[in-house]
Amino acid sequence: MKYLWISVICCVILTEISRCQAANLTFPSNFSIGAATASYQIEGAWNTSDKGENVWDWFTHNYPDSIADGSNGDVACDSYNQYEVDVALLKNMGVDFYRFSISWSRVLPNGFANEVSEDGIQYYKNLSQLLIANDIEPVVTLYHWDHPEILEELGGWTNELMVTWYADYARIIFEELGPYVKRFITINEPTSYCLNGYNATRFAPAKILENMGHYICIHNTLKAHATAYHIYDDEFRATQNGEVGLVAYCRGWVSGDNVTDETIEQYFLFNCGWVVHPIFAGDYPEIMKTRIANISALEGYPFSRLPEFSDDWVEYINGTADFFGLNYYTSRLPVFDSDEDLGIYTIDSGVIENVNSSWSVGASDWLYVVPEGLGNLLQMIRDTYSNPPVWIMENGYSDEGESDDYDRISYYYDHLSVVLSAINDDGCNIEGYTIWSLLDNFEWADGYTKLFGVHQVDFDSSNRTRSTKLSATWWQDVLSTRELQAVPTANSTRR
Ligand code: PNW
Repeated sequence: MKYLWISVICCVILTEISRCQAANLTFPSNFSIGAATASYQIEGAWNTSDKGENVWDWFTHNYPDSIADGSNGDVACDSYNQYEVDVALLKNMGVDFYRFSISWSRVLPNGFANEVSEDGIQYYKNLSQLLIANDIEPVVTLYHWDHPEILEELGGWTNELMVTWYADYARIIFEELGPYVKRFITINEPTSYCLNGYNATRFAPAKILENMGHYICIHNTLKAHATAYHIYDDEFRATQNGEVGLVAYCRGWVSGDNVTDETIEQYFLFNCGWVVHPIFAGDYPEIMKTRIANISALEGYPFSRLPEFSDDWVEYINGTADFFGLNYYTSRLPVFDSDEDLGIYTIDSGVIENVNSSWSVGASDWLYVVPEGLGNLLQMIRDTYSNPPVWIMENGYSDEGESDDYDRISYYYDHLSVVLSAINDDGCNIEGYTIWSLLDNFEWADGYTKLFGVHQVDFDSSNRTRSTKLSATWWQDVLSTRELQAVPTANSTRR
C-alpha cells in the first residue's frame, strides 16, 4: 500500500513536471516567427537595369583576395530573378514574416534622391505584394551594409552629410513601400560595418582610420537612424501606422573565471550599449565617454576619439525606436584587460573576450554556441531599458552546407528554449524571432564557405536551384504546431 501511494505521488509529480515543460515549449499566440536575408547576400543582378555600384560590388571586384573563396555577390542566390521561388519556400515553411533588405543603389542608382529607378522600386513592390498575397508580412531593412559606392567616395559614414543622403533615401522607401510594409528596420548592425569596414579591412569599405573611423561611423549612423525615425513620425506614421526600429548586434556572456558584475556591465555597454544606449536611454554610456576621453588624452589627442552629441542630438535620438531589434549569435567570457594594471591602455573597452574551450563552435570561427548567454543578454536588456518589446531579428548557425543539418537544428532548439524561458519565467517582452537565414548565401568575407541557410542553394547551377535541408522541415513542424519540436536523430529523420 505504501508503495502504491509513493508511485501515485511520483506519477502526479512527473505529470506536473511534463505539463510544465510542455507549457514552456509552446509559443505565445501573438509571437511572430520569420526568416531573414539581405540584399547583397542573395539578390545578385549586380548591374541589371540601372542599378548603381555599391561598396560591396566595389570591394569584392577590386579586392577578391579579401574574400575567403575570391567570390562575390554578382549572382549570389539570384533572388532578383528567383524571388517567387523564395516566397514559395517561405510559404511552405509557414513563417509569419520575411525580413529582407533593400539595395540602396538599386533604388537610387547614383546614390541621391534626384533619380529613382523604376525597375528597382518595382522589384521591392512586387516582392512585398507577393508576400502579402501569401499571408507573409514583409519586414524591410533599409540598410544592410551596401550603400552606393559614390557616397563612399564622398566619405561614406565618416561624412556627416551621409545623414541627409540616408534620410532622403529613407523617405522614398517609406513613401513607396509603406503602404505594404508595417515594420521597418532603419539599419542593420551598425557595429559590424563600422568596426569591420572603418577600423579594419574585413568588410567594405575596408578603411583603417586612425582608430576613430568606427566611432565617427556609429555617430553618423545614429543621427541617420534618428532622422529617418522622425521622418516616419512626422510624415508617414499617421497614414501608415507601422513600426520603425534599428537592429543591434549584441554578444552575450556567461559566468566564468574573473567574470564579475562589473566586467559584464562594461562589456555590455561597450558592445551593445554603444549603439542602443543613445536610442533607449539617451547619449552614449557614461563609461564609454569617460574611458575613451581618458585614453585619448593619454594618447595626446586634444579631443576624445569618441565624438560628442550636442544636447539637441541627445534629445533627438533618444526614444527613436518602436521596438528593440536584436541580432544574437554568440557569447564570450568578459574579463578585465590585465595590461591596465601595468598602465597600458590598448583596448578602449578595457575588456577582453575569453572563450571556454568546451564550447562547440560553428563553421564561422567566431560562432561559439552559448545559448545561456542569450538569456543573460535578454535579462540585461529588460533591466537596463525598461523591458522594451524585443524582436530577435537574426539568430542562426553556420556549417559547410550539409543538408542533414542536425547541429543547426540543435542550435535553434537550444536558443528557442532560452527565448521561451525568458518570456515565461523571466518576464522578458519578446515579440518576435527571426531565422538567419532562409537561404545559403554570400557570407561577406567568408564568401560561400560558411553557410547559414535552412535551404541549400546550388551555386553551380545557372538558376541557383534551392533544396530543403532537414532544418527547414523541422521549422515547418515548429511553425505548424507553434511548439518547439524535439531535435531529430539520424534514425528518426523524416523528409
Ligand atoms: C550578421 N561576428 O553579421 C549579419 O547581419 C548577416 O548579414 C550575416 O550573414 C550573419 O550575421 C552571419 O554572420 C554578423 O563577428 C557579423 O560576431 C559579425 C559577427 C556576427 C554576425
